Amino acid sequence: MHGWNGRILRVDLSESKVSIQRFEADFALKFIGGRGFAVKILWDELKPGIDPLSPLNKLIVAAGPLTGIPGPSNGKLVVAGKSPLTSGYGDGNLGSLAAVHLRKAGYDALVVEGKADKPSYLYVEDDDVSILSADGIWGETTFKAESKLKEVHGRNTGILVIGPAGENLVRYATITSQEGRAGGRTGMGAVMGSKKLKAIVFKGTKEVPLADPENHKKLVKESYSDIESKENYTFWIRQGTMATIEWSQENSVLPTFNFREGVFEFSRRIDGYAMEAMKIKRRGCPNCNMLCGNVVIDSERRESELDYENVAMLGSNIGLGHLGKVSVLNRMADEYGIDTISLGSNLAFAMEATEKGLLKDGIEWGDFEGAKALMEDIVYRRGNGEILAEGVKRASEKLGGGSETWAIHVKGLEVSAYDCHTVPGMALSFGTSPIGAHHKDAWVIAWEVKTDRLGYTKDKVDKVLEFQRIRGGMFETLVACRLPWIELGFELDWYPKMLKTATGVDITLNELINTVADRVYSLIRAFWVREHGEKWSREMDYPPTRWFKEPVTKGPFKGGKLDMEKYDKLLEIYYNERGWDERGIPRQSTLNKLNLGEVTNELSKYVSLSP
Ligand code: PTT
Ligand code: SF4
Repeated sequence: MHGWNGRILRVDLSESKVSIQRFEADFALKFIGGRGFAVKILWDELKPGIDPLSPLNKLIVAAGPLTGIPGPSNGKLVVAGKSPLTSGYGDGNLGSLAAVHLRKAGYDALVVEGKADKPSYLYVEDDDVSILSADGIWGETTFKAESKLKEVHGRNTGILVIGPAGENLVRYATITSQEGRAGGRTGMGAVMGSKKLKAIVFKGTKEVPLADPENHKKLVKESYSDIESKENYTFWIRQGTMATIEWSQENSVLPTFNFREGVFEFSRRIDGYAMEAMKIKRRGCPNCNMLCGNVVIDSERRESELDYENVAMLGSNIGLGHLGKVSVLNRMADEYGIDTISLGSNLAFAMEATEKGLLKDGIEWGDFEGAKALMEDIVYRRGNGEILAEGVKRASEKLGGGSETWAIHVKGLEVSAYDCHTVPGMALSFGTSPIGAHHKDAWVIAWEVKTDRLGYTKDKVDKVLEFQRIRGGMFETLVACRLPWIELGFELDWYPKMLKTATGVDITLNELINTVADRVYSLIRAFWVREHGEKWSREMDYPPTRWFKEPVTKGPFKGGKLDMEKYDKLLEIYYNERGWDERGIPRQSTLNKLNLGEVTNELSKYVSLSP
């Protein structure tokens, strides 16, 4: 096989056992890699109903056939498992040298199962795999732990690490790398922590075998030049995703005061231009020539790497209009290894609960020192932090008082930074995202605000599906960064071409974004449904209640909110197009058409399937 190593590394921490599983071309072609491999393994190997924080869960680190070989922006990895936040399928995507070294060590994926009897880390150098003691790094921040591991194993390594949030099983703890790359906002850091696994260090010295190295090299050279020739390249290099603050404000979708509003009075103080005034350098993922990590000096004179989501959720959403202070919160989140989106949502939830008299010893809107202290309480599970470490869904169940209306999540995962009172297509994207409310799969909002914005039209469903197929299907299986395409217009045709020179196999764009992507989506949906059995209902795909019940009170869309009946119609069209029934469950005929016949048999043990 070319392009794929054909090997999955397996580590059982309970048994201290390491093994290698080989796979053949049929598995590779059916699921491609990344999210495709992850969901297939989780579907086959996890019993429904297991506690995601128990040794029975599995942590998967999965690459794809483009990962880590020469090629633009492909130093990315998928981390996946059953999510402690949603109890459904969870994954995340992060850029790290670990992606390159995993592949160079001769593997396409790593599956970690069981639980170590004491804090440990994994060292993988080609075929030598050791489970080592984490004495001296357990309890440390992600930055310190990574730096200590580099002292031991050298700089030419790729390291995935958790911080105290993961160790303390905060349900939205992330996995971090390179002081600013963070992934697995569905709580993959907590899954790692539950296994007493502090870090995974990869060092690979081999080359991934390519089918046509000469033409691959040529193609890669051309593709890098193409990216640099794009019109928006220079501005991207300046602001990266931070340009979205200004855009969101202009379009009334900037999450403000716990998603009550879409505009923030002090947006100019936290936008891309404010960031440029503080920026000292750029960082980013391996193999990328459009590095988007904006490194600034924060109010405590430390470096902090900013992205749109982080700044919106820790800025406008908590009423904090000071970028230096927002940057401190962002850097602390990276050090502790906690997701900025869920953190921002939980802080805002606590601020609103305080305002409404539901939380004792609470916190006021925009209180920077209070936010720092509460973040630490969340990380170490102290006081109110103990409630908020569980995420807003569980916190609202505990606090009551109608707080479930303004607990902003879908399926338990806090919503990323787009207010959807007045963008129903984006609300559908959050509702139907395969991991809970995340924009990764279908960021339709930029298209939506330029069309019949307030309408509930079929073309919105079609756009969600198109984007889910490209973004959540193709990019998450290949695995490569989607930003060259979505931000600069790097054409999708490059990917099947690079796949051909890497693997020797002719897989068309159509196959990638239709057949493979739809297979992966239906399998992820089957995973969720199996967890819930007959209790599964279409309500799982509803966005937060606030967007239906409480209109925005500011900006050009004042008075705007979502309409439940019309949203339901969108959902109906969506299910039809996916070949799922009115409950949102894949039909037998759909599973069979997608070559998932074995899933039909298993799923029908838990829920009645429509023909
Ligand atoms: C992603 C989510 C995002 S999406 C952001 S900012 W974004 C937040 N980043 C966090 C962070 O930083 N620190 C932290 N402690 N928590 C954070 N939580 C949030 O996590 C990131 C980029 C970005 S920046 C985006 S959009 C793109 N995402 C991609 C994706 O999902 N798939 C893909 N094939 N390519 C992508 N390219 C872009 O990568 P999750 P990174 Mg991230 C510091 O992890 O769980 O997927 O959630 O990976 O290497 O940092 O790159 O405006
Ligand atoms: Fe990483 Fe940004 Fe480059 Fe994508 S564009 S590979 S997120 S640095």
